[in-house]
Amino acid sequence: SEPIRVAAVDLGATSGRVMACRVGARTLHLEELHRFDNGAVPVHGDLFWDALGIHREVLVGIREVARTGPLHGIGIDSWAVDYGLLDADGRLLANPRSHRDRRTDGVPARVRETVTDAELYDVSGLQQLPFNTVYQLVSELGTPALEAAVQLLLLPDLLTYWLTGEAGAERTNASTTGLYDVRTREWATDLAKRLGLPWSILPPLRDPGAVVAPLLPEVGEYVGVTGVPVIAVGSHDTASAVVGVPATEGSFAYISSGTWSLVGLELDAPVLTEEARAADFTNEGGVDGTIRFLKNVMGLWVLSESVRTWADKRLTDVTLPALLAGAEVEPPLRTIVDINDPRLLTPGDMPSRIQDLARETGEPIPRTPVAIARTILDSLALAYRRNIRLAATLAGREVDVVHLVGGGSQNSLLCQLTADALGVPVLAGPAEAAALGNGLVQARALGADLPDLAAMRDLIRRTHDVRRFEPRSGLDWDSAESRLTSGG
Ligand code: LFR
Repeated sequence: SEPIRVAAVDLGATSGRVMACRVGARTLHLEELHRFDNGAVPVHGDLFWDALGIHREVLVGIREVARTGPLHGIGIDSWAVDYGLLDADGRLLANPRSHRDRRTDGVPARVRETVTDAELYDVSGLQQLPFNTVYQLVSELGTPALEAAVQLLLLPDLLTYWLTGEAGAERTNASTTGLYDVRTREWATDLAKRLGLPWSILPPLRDPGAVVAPLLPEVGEYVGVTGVPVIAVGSHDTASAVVGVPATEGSFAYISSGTWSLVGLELDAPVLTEEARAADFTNEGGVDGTIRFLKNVMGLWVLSESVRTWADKRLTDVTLPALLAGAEVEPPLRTIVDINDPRLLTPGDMPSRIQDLARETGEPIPRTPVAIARTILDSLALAYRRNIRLAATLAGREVDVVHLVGGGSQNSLLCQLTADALGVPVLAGPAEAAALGNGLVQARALGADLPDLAAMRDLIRRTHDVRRFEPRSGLDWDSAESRLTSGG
């Protein structure tokens, strides 16, 4: 049969990509046809997304996919949590905020006065991240925008709405809001009511794989094709990335390594124990009813913000390849910091913050960009180790291989350090796991013979290179870990 060719739109916090994904019985091919920079826009200390600008880039990308071959479907995934509010006419009321905005400072503590953390966890199963949608919404209570809001659309759903006119909430991303019941797989309207939130703005839920609607005629005219169906994929980028993990069987862990690092396991059912809550593990919804039991680890954001800081200071020789080459030959495990310290969440001077963290815990202070880069990578690998081991214990599972996907899989030093830290092999790649997961879920909705995740992963394995990193011994990760837990 003819291969299926779809547009997989994968939006990250620092760049957006529109790929043509071609899926045949034994072939799977990805071609990047449009890439654009993305980033939150600071205005008077607030952080916004340029949603309309992103929409325009999505249109440009779709037009490019349509211009270069057949186009059978379109699917959008992006980072989670952030949303736009629509008025009664379906117009966007304000620019969506970034989850790194300061407006949720102090909000979790306020929420705790009404609903305890344990109650929240029992319903949503989510890690306590200050930017979860529920906290963002509480921070907006009483504002004109929230008062006027008739509908809330998460970012990929908002872009899907602009393409089709159909409003809805795709389940994998809805599961990151804090207002979604991980057991019943419906909105937690009681929780919303207790917090005084307008629960009626939560749109109807839809499953990944559902056909949403064809492109609106005027959109079709702009991109040069008519009637193309837009398909709900795992619209949370991490959900699509986990689909794209080329695993063979059950005893694997994954790290989806991009701006964030999402570190964990794929499970059949949520783990909502007191131990899981205390360890602050999340239970997000995956494609085909799976659970993504994972931890948000601060990720390569800390490194990319550092590079940005050095570029601003005109230390122009500090490119990423040079830093990584230098970091490779730096003394290992010299300085370890808690890479998940909340102070690393907001944009700013990361190198100074890393030095402050080292100072506080009595670690040697890294002085050069290369030493700081090494500190970040060692600390990341240590966080991967801790959290994969924790996830395995909490879920009662063994882990004998770690799949590292996303942009970070191209960072050989990070992959090697992760294998060393965990003492198990790391299988690295594909870098574009999210776009592959997006494209495969669309292809199945359009009739491809991909009955389950195993079939999708099998196709990725047969068509994409995966690099294997064997663990090396010799470094003392145990004492590095105890330095981290005893310090500060
Ligand atoms: C990764 C990601 C994470 C989510 C964070 C904020 O891109 O989607 O899974 O926690 O961004 O939305």
